[in-house]
Amino acid sequence: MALERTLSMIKPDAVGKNLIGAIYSRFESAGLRIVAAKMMHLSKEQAEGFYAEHKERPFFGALVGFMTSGPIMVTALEGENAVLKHREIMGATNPAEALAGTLRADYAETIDENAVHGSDAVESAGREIAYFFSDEELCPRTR
Ligand code: RTP
Ligand code: MG
Repeated sequence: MALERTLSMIKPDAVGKNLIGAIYSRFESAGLRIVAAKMMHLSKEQAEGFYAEHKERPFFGALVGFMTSGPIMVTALEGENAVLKHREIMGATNPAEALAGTLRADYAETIDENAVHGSDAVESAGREIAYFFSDEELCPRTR
């Protein structure tokens, strides 16, 4: 098993529903550790940059509008197979297709407002963590 990091976000819908603690609890219960965290209200430029891979997609404008509609929690999580583990806890992009017990099945309403983000690969996780955190802001466990 590989110790990995992944970039996790609690999106504006879930922050608005006061679910920060409930969502972090799921990750901690699965053995993922917070190694960096900050609350942010993304600018249009920050949201567009973060989701640049989707800029030609028809939903891009709506996605940026949603991601800038309220504050988010941005977190780097560390653990064994953190990228895949986080995707499993999160569930499918469309909450209607998300397995029972996943965050999106429990907390998301629609594919456009789906509660959480998680990196989709180790490579994108490295890029996404660096997008929000400097090396000095990453705080791996010491005990
Ligand atoms: P995320 O990046 O936010 O963790 O979500 P994801 O990997 O599960 O899905 P991705 O394909 O990366 O899409 C990013 C976000 O764009 C919105 N989306 N809308 N209407 C649509 O068909 C559609 N497809 C994607 C979702 O909010 C998705 O989380
Ligand atoms: Mg994605």
